[in-house]
Amino acid sequence: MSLANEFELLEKIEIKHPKKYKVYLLNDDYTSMDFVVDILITIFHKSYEQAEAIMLDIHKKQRGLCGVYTHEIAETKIIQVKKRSQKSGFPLKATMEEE
Ligand code: TYC
Repeated sequence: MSLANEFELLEKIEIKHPKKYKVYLLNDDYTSMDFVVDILITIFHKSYEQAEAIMLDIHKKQRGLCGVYTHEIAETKIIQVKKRSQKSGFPLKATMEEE
């Protein structure tokens, strides 16, 4: 491999971005709308207006995008949703999918 090619390869390695994951909240019949809005504000850092719009979108379309994160952060968000839901007695669930 020529020196120029080697530099090109190194450059490519350095700019390689980590995979990103979409985190979704799923609809169900039992979780209160207020609880979902609160989750979107406190865990996903949405404004009240954004949270309300996302919650209604999930209610109508069965799932809604809450954010895109690295693998570790996406996993943490899902665990936080699970813990808060269990504590409040709601079946709300979050899932993740590679972008
Ligand atoms: N469908 C729920 C209700 O009618 C509200 C809801 C919205 C639940 C979004 C979950 O991710 C969800 N109370």
